[in-house]
Amino acid sequence: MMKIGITCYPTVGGSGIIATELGKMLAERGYEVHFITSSLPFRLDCVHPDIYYHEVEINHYPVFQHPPYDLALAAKMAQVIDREELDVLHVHYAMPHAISAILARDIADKDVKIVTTLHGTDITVLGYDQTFKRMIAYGIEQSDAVTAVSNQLVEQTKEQLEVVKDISVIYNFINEEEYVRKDREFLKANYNIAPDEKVFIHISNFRKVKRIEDVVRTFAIVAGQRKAKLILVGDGPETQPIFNLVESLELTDKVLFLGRQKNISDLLSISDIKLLLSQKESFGLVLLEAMSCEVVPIATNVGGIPEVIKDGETGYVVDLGDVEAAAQYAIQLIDDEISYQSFVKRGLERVQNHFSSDEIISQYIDLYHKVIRSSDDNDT
Ligand code: GMT
Repeated sequence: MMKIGITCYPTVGGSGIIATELGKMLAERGYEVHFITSSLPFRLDCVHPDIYYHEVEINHYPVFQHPPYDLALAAKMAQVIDREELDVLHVHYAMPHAISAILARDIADKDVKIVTTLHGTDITVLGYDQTFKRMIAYGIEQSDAVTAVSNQLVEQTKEQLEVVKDISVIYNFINEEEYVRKDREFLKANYNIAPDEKVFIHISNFRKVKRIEDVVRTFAIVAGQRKAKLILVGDGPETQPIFNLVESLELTDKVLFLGRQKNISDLLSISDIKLLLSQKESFGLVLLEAMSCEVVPIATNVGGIPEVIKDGETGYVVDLGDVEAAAQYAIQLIDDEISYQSFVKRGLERVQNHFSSDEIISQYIDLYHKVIRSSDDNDT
């Protein structure tokens, strides 16, 4: 059976979640999976005989002013490629993973195919950095296959990095067993949310790009007219400024700062409307998680979001910064329960029909076979 190496950022974040769930589902299908990461991926919470974990060890030799993580990663990748006889090394997030993988491929004795998945800010932020631009383009061109999580990300990559490489779209997916609406009504009481209060939720890493200020301002408009609470999940540099904004808008008793949480599906299970009003978002994995847990999303018309939400059918898409429109859509949803339920139903169908894990995993497996086949063809 094919042996696949996976490298990703092991901490909280959509790309790490996708990479880890992919590895788990590949192992369930009988593939041997080797995670090569700086620490145990936080979603790697299972024991499976076909899942292995190889930690990248950093050498703190005193001469190094900055320990060279990217080279340590390449060295570990090369070691695992040879020792475990990997067929494919699938890296998530171009910087530095694709570059390290290419170096590892050169170092290793065994032939291995590199598959790179672009997730978003590796292109939409780092791709604009003149120092990194050529290196990311090199990582893309030198990979054996490249995928991106939305059509929009493919277009932006080609335009921004001027690469000619064929980049295929493989959408994100969720673990459907986990992201399902559960009966968690007791949690509402625990969080002091009244049964007739509507629950808004925002989940992110609290960086500026997420525009959480717009989330709070949208909620402020709604809360002035309807009974509602806002749950903020996550942590990051924007936490304190958002805390100050909530105080200045006198919303302290209506906004709950939960910090980082593990059981996201439990929190989604007590929520009604999900707000994601980011400035950039190549996909917006949290939107899939929301729809799968029967929460209706309202999000901005940026990046890959319109490929995830069918505007006016499974949620609403608003212009960046248009908090008035977001609030009006939220109020419409609150006021019309029958319409709200049809959004929920269509959202569930959309997740099943377009983003089913079964289908997406098959697409990745087909790609692995294709890159391996292409080298066999070249040999003959
Ligand atoms: O850069 C980030 O925001 C983190 C990054 C990640 O590593 O999780 O998120 C990106 O990848 C996710 C998984 O493919 C996408 O769902 C997010 O939309 C994307 N973030 C941005 O484009 C800002």
